[in-house]
Amino acid sequence: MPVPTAPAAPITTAKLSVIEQSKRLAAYTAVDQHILPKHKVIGIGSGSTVPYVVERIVQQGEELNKGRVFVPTGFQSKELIVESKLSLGDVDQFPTIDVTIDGADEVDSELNCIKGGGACHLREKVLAEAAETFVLVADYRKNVQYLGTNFPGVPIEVVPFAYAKVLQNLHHRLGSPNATLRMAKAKAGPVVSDNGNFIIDAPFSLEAMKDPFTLMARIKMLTGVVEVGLFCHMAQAAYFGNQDGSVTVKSRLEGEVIEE
Ligand code: ABF
Repeated sequence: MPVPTAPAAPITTAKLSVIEQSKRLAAYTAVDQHILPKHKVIGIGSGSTVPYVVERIVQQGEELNKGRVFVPTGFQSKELIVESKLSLGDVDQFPTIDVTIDGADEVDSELNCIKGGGACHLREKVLAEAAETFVLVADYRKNVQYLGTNFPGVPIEVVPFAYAKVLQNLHHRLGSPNATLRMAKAKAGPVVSDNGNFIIDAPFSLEAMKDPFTLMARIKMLTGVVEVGLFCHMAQAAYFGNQDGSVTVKSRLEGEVIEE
């Protein structure tokens, strides 16, 4: 993988913090490597790194972008697409997506990741699965050996009717006694996803997080669970902006994940 060059001057001129610069660097590098002229249907994820993805795509020019549709993973990314004057698509119309680029809460050495800090992981997983290529972009804090290192809880979308039962089963069956219902910041009540469901954040032992696929399957089997914020064996690459202005790339080649 060629070492990416530093990004051209961005549209935003505000002095960015080191973390924001690293998000932008990851996003710009991923777009330069993976959003090619031949790509016409592009999935746009959620979170605070993805705006830089859209910023870099806009920089590719109107000529190229007018022939593309952009499929959102939720309300935030839909607004981002519309505000950027890009064509909005729907996963119903475009069930197969060329490339989806999305953020992540943590990414491990096998490109498994925790997603759902923004309560959008159900639609994010639909677009990740629909994509020929699924790429993650994040700042250096998200690049870990094992999941659960910095991000304590696994986000779980549950139907409101069953949330108390799911909390109980997470405790007694899956060993997560500190799972909690995610409350809105103003304590006005539970966070409600774009799909009208609640979110539970469930911390698990580092041991359990070392096998995220098994953990994801066990959580998903609990009645009332809609989707789990563990994305396993889905991403083909992850880009991390570093504090020193470099980019770390994890990519899957013939089943092996290499980090450069
Ligand atoms: C989204 O990106 C969510 O899954 C996740 O919570 C969020 C975190 O990324 P960022 O650090 O860019 O806000 O896809």
